This record gives sequence, C-alpha cells and structure tokens, in this order.
Amino acid sequence: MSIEKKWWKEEVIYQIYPRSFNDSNGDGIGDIQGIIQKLDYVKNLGVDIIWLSPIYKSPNDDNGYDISDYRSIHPEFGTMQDFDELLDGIHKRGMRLLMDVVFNHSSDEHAWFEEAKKSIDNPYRDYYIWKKGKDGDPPNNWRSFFGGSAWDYEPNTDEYYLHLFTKKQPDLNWENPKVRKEIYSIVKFWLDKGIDGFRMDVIPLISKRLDFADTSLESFNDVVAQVYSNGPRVHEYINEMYEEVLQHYDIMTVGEGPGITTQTGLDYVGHDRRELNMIFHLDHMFLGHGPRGKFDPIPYGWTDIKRLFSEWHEAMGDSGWISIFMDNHDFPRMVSRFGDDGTYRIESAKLLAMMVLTLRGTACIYQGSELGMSNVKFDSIEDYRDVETHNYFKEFTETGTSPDEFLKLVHEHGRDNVRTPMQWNKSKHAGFTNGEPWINVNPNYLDINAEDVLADKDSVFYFYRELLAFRKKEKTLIYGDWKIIESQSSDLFIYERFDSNCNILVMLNHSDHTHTHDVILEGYDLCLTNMTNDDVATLLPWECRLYKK
Ligand code: ISL
Ligand code: CA
Repeated sequence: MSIEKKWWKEEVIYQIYPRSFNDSNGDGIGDIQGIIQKLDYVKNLGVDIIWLSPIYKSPNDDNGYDISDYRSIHPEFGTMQDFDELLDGIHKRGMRLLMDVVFNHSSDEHAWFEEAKKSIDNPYRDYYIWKKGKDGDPPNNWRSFFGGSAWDYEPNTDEYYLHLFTKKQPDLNWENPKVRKEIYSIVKFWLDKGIDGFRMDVIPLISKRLDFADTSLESFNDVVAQVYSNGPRVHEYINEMYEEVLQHYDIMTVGEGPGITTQTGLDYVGHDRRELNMIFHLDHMFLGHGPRGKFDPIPYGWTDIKRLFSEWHEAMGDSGWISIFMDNHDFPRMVSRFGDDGTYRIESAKLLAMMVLTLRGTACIYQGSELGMSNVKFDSIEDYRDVETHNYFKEFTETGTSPDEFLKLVHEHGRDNVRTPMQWNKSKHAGFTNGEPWINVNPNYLDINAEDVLADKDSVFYFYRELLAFRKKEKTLIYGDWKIIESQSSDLFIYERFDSNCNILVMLNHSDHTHTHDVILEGYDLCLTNMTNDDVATLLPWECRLYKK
C-alpha cells in the first residue's frame, strides 16, 4: 500500500505563543489584535497553519494551560469578536488555524471544580478524581510534572484530588460519561466556528490506572510512560471523540504525546485507527532528563537524536504520521540546545531549519526560530515567570542545590527561554509592547530582531522561506521514503528522501569541525546551502546542503 495523500502532511505549522507574540494595547501582554497585525508577516514566511497556544479564559497559573471556561476568550487576549476576526484573517490569507485544547485537566477555577469541591454528593463531584488519604498522607506516591505530590488535600470534604500538573490544574475524570459529553460538545463548538483542527494537550494521560498503585520507578520519564500515559481506556476515549465529532470535519488533529513510545505510537495515529492524525512525540525533547527530570540533567548527544529519528521513521512506516520539531513553548530554543548560539548561531539555525523541513513528518516551527532567537539568561529567579521553574527552584534549593546552581540549570532548561517576547525591532522592549512586558525581553534583541532579519537577504528568515518554497514544490520531501547515508564521522547527518520522481540529498555537519565525506555527488544539483564552500568533498562547521537528482 502506498502512503495516503493528505493536506496536513504537506502543510507546515507555525506555533504562536499569544502572550509573547505581539501586544496591541500596551498592557504588556501579547493579544489577538497583536497577532492580527502580524498575519502578513507570518504569511510572508511561507507557513500554512497557525497553532495558537491556549487563549481561553484562565487564571493563568500555567499560562492558559489551566482553562476556566472552554467557550470564552481570556479578556487579556481580547474578545470572541477579536477571535472571529483572527480566524477570518487567517483564512483570507489562505492559511489555517489549529487550536490548542487541554482536556486532561481544567483550572481549579472552572465552574465544574468549584461545584465539585463543595460536597461529596455534588453532581459535579465525579467530574474530577477524588480519593481518601492514607494515614494523613496522600493516596499514593505519584508526583506532579511540576514537582511535589500529584494530590492536594481538600479539607472541606476530607479527600484529595489528583493533579498531574499544578494544584490549580485538577485532572478531569474521563471515566464519567458526562465529562466526555461536555468535552465533545466543546470540540464541536470550536469546529462549528470553522477552525481547522486541534493540538490536544497531554492526550495520552486522559485514562488513569484506577488502582492508583504506588510506583517504585526511579525515573520520572519512566513514570510518565508506564504509569501516567497510555492508560487502559485511552484509545476507547479518543476513538469515541473521533466517532462522535472529529470524523464529521475536514480537520487535522495532533496529540501531544508525553509517554508515547515507538511501540505505542501507531495505536494513536495508525491511518486505520480512527483516532488522531499525528503526534508530537517527545522522545528527543526528553533527552538529557535525569531521574528528577529536566533540572537533573544527564549527558546526551546527536547520536541519540539521530537514533530516535530513525526509530520513529521505522515505527511509522507508511501507516502513521508524526510531526517534526526541535522546540516549542516547553523546551529551550533549538539553536541554543541543538545548535551553537555563539559563533555559529546563524549557520546552525539554518542547519536545524533544513533538518526540520526535510525529515518525514509535518514540520512545526516555533515563533522566533525564523529569526534565530536564542535562550535567555536572566540574573535573578525573580525575573522568571514559569510556575515549573519556581516550583522546582523551591524543591531543589530546599534539598541542597544552591540558588546560583539552580539558576544555571534554568538558563539551560527553563521554559521561559522560549517565552520571552518576540523581537520585532530595535526599539524599547523589542517593539513587542509600548508598556511593561509581562516577562523581560531577551537583551540580545539589538542583534536579533525581525526588522534587521527582513532587511538581510542572507538571514535565517529568508533561508526558511526558501526551504518552505522548495518543500511546496517537491512532494518527495513529503511522501518520499527516507534513508540514512552512512558516513565516517558521527558529526555528520546525511540522508536522502526519494521516490520515483527524484532523490533529495541532505548533508548536515552538526559540529564546529570541518569533516570530509565520501558521498558521490555526481548527477546532483546543489539547491540550497547555508555557506560558500568550494571544496565539495568537505563540510565546514555547521554547513548544510541540499541536493537534488
Ligand atoms: O515541559 C515539560 C517538562 O518540563 C513537559 O513535560 C510538559 O509538561 C509536558 O510535555 C506537557 O506539556 C503540556 O501540558 C502542560 C503545560 O504546562 C505545557 O505547556 C503543555 O505543553 C500542562 O497542561
Ligand atoms: Ca495586550
């Protein structure tokens, strides 16, 4: 069987983190009108689908991933009328809108939870997951993604509720058919507005292992994969959502997949499964996370990254689909993490762009990558806003890590690295706001900003644009097969995309050394590269080339 053709395989996603994109009214917070002002900029880049991180009403404990009303827009971002105008502006430009939805948990300020906590026999009680404590302790030893116990005590009814994230993010009880009905009706509400699909937050976590047994696993990643994710009824639920709503619309669905492995991937995205179109697996994002997670780092390298790409390619074959990305709003800037944000910032940002846009899968670009934006190093923990960073700061400094040591870890791994405002120009606060930004701008905005990048034909931005245009023409980059070309140096990543139309050869030197290679280039035309190198038999530091035959 050959691979199925679908628009959502061909198009490229651009993720907007609304809080940090563009502020239109000077309150320091990015908003919907701000996005509307920049739609031509996004269109000009050449992407097709805008993924918007959550814009629903929220007390913002986790920047919108804690929703208190799924059917209304958070006032800081605008109104439903602004939303309709945004959707219209996106469609008028021939683009599509992907909404982010969070159905594993709601906010504790959602009306359902406010009712649920009132009494054990409240009709909304079973919308959440409640348990008695064990001798004054939580019901089990599960830990939250953001540190501490995954249970919080509710004195009024003398029970604990489950929250796999912060205590302001109580987990919804999908076992309750009423909860599922409510969720499908919310999904339908947005689809009937004409949006083009959903990114579903932590979807593999929705079905719980109901024995709520203590875990003896050491590493948090293992706990996620074996205890929190892929619960017994997860496929029943996703399939039910598909049958009840999703199947009636021409949309795309992408599940965020912590804990989904190459073994379980096809269960979510196999073309015959009637579940999701694709997943963001997080295997490469979780590389380097030690037993206690991201702030407990262990070494890893490109060998691991390349191995994971191979394993996922194998696992999907022609039967399923993934997205390809190297960062998003939860992980450090890709040029800082996988490239070189010093001497070779521009070159390595281009190399990573070439990789993301030539591997097999729906490419996803995070805002600012097209400028080559890099991590930030704030001097004080007070400058950070992320609840994850603050919770772990407390936990780590209470157990022996010095505040300075922890700050260094945040510089490398914290989520605020990608949440500093978009750098539009050299004016105050990088042109993001006329007021005081909710989080400081990265001081490097004088060197890295959209205005300069747009004025420079050799910039990262135009490299993305060329790659995106090339990808539109060459469907081999979408549907073609993929194979690694072995090379002597482990610093090189050389591979080919191929089908009966053509062969596209990609050569990446992801190191700051020059390397020779022995690939025979006869018959190939060079289409794109990030530097001039007359010696075709070598690859200079961070050089990337794309050939076609
Ligand atoms: O960021 C992470 C680790 O530091 C991830 O483990 C992340 O928590 C996980 O991938 C789930 O992320 C999603 O759900 C969270 C939210 O905070 C993230 O922003 C979202 O992408 C809870 O809704
Ligand atoms: Ca604003």
